[in-house]
Amino acid sequence: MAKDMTLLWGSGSPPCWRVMIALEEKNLQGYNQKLLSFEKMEHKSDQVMKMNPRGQLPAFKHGNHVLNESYAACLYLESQFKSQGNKLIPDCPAEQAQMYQRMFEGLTLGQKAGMGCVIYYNWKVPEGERHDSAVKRNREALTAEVKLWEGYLQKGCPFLAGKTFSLADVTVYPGICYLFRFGNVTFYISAFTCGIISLRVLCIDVFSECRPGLLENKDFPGTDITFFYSPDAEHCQQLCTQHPACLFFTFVRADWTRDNRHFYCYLKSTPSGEPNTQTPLLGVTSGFSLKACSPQPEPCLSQVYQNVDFPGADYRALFTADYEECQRACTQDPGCQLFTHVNAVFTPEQIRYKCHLKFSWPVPKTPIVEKKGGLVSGFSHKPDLIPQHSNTACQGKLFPNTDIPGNDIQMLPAASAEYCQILCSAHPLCTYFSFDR
Ligand SMILES: N[C@@H](CCC(=O)N[C@@H](CS)C(=O)NCC(=O)O)C(=O)O
Repeated sequence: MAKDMTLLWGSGSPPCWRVMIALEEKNLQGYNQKLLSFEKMEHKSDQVMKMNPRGQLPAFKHGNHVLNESYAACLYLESQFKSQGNKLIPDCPAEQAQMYQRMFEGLTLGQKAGMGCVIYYNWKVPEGERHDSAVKRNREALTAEVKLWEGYLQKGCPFLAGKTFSLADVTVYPGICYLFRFGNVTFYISAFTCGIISLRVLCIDVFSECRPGLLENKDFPGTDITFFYSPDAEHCQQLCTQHPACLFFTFVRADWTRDNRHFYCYLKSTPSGEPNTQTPLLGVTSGFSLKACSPQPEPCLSQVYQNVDFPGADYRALFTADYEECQRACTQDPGCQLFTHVNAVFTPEQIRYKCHLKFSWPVPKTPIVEKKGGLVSGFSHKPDLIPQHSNTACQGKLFPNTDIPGNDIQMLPAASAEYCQILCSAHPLCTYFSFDR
């Protein structure tokens, strides 16, 4: 516990974020911290001025030692807590040299982006003193600077100095994220490839606020990544949260009247993280990914959806008195992940009270598998994605050049006989399989 440390910080400030990252990396949780408002001028309050006479944030103190410069605080924390948490200065002289080099070059990136040059130009330069030619020159300088960083990242993926996360990442990464935060400068970064592309979503997540609210009858048109079926807007929001690139969504509700696209959940993204436009539209609900929320709200799957069918994916049916009993049957059946219950008013009468247990693949499944020279594909090594028992020797016996004809439940693309066996093991009705190369 870091009870002898105090951090006064402001939201959206890369220097504050540097210190926060360094504290986390060094496992220094539990420090005293206070979020102050720049808008309310709290950075000029007595509390801050006593610690930092410049009236700037961060203001950081360890015991009686004051370190208000974010670079100084990061170097101090690494030096004082060398063997605690993650090592942030590499031992290898080549990596260490590159780390210091990139770390201090980061100051130039910050200078070209902010400091009255691009992001803050209108704010810092009085109206009468602004010139279009200066804006153009500053933008060009920032573009050139960003290109330089793109080159570094391509060489040293995924970290800024060498193979491991270091103080270069702690200090420069907040500045890069800051650029992303200003959607209007996105074109400077469009050249970025490599780790930075995934950083983009991360940066947007980190900088964006948690916006759990749903906007009824509001559309975020265009910028679709993909769409899924979903029973309601809350579920659609969970799909967006779990999709690595989704930042916001629009859900087409059951009361939508323009066409038949009911229960469509459109996952969306833009480089700035904000919808390009928001327009009123009856029958849809829009909202934002919950990636930025801490803790992330758990999906509420105990909810049932009245007058909604989940067609297909049935593997077993039984009769139950009500949907609660059907839901219990589904919960108790290891293969069941969803259900549909037919209630007492449904026609035709014969199928009333029928409880359909439904299956959804718990293992990763590809939409298509194709032969193509020069490509290698595979699955993530996350242990929970592929059931462990399927790797054991007792399951491993395959019978080459042997067909077991007929009795097919389903035909699925699979890259190998071993993977086909994993799919068969996951399916509640599958007891044997044939794999056709
Ligand atoms: N050199 C300082 C700069 C800190 C800084 O510029 N803080 C800004 C917020 S990002 C601030 O407090 N600005 C208010 C002001 O200068 O009045 C550091 O890197 O820690």
